[in-house]
Amino acid sequence: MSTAGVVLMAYGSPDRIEDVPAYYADIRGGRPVRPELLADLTERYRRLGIEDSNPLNEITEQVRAALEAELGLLVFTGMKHWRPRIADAAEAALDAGAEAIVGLVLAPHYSRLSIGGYREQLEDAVAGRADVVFIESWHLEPGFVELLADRVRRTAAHVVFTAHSLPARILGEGDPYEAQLLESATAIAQAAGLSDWSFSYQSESQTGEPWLQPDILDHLDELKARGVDDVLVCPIGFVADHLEIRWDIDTEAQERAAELGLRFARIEMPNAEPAFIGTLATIVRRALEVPSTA
Ligand code: FEC
Repeated sequence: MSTAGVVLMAYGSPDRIEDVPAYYADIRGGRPVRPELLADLTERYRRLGIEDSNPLNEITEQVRAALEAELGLLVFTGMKHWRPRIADAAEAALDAGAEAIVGLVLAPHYSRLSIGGYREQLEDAVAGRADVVFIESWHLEPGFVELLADRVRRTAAHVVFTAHSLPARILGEGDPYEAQLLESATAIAQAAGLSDWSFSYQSESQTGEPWLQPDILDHLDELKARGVDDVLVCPIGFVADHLEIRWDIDTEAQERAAELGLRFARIEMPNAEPAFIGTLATIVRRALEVPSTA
């Protein structure tokens, strides 16, 4: 049997406030950054308190260490937009003698615009020097569905499942992202026995083109108009506490709900809890049983 390693990938987050311009430039991929948007982003990170600690990078390290212990395989972290880069993680896996590298992204739903980018970075870095077994999506993984169903079961509130929006042009490109999101939401709602739920997007960027709708802020208005007065947000496109959760949901959406007089809460994110680590380990073990895609 060949030696295996895991490259565990996450979006990445600046370690310090001074890193925000370089981080944002990386996200923009060479396209210009508007100064007012950079100032706004810097302020969001400041209010999140990243001078003291950065939630996403810390949680990703906790997940890495726990997954490594659970699997008994070396696990290396690679960030899409920050350090350590996906290429650094691939190099470390190769240096450790990995002949097969499992690529697992800490985001369950496939889009060419999101997971496709992780895959490209990993495959370019490995460049044929090991077999790459890339996991494209795990949005219906039973452990994931059950973990989130547990969070929303027995709630009296209207449950709003959310995920990061993307430019709406992906719908015309046959991208599976939206369909996979609705499959996850439906599976979780069914497992939890929910009848009162809906789905909305969050975290749209200002890139000058239309993004997938509805956005959660408009959706809260609609729910209020429909007579809903109690909302529980269940993010399904993210698995950790980070800017898009702590700012877009806990701050912006929470403020809109307060203005509307809605009761508002969100589920605890999976972060590094043991049941979630067990689910990730199941996904990796299964991937190692199938022939490589490289
Ligand atoms: O905590 C942190 O510091 C990082 C939180 C973070 C996560 C995340 C996940 C996703 N994004 C996705 C798509 C896009 C697209 C653009 C875009 C822009 C940003 C910006 C920040 C940011 N994203 Fe993000 N994303 C996170 C953070 N994202 C900061 C830049 C400022 C802003 O627009 O608010 C637009 C790029 C462009 O300008 O062209 C597209 C998707 C995910 C979920 C999948 C994944 O985790 O990879 C999809 C976490």
